[in-house]
Amino acid sequence: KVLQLTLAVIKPDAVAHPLMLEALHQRILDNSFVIVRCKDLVWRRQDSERFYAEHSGRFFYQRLVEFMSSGPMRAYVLAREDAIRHWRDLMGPTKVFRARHTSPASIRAQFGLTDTRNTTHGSDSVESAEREIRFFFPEFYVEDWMKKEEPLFRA
Ligand code: DAT
Ligand code: MG
Repeated sequence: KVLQLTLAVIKPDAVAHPLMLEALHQRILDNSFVIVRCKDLVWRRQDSERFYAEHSGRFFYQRLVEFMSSGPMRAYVLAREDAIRHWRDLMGPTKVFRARHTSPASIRAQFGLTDTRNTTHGSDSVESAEREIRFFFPEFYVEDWMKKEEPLFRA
């Protein structure tokens, strides 16, 4: 099976609650992801604007940008087979109300507060995973990792 990398983020609403942060971290480990990198960070407003540029103009954009730069978050590079889809499935739908109805066991159903304060982020394609990993971990080189570190997981 081919290992895939994805970017996962625990957003400020969830990091603010130590038990929620712990539960989400545990959820990652319980679902066969390997934590390749992990860091805590705080965004400036312009980081938020840049990361979510595709949503500029949407009615929730200001709210989103403010929220994402409101306090510490935790970012992960996660590896497993089909990591992008598995992490998206685990998070559940963007909108909390829908998540509670269609995927009651998902992270957003269980921990999400509103459609904006929805606890986690996950890349949605191979292209966005590459871009987003670079955005959060500019010092992380996928090719180096594939050569030097990925073989260690197979050993
Ligand atoms: P996702 O985070 O599931 O990839 P997205 O890329 O469509 O969803 O939107 C990015 C974030 O913007 C989302 O996590 C929360 C916020 N958002 C999206 N749609 C929203 C809405 N209808 N109302 C409020 N916030 C929203
Ligand atoms: Mg998205």
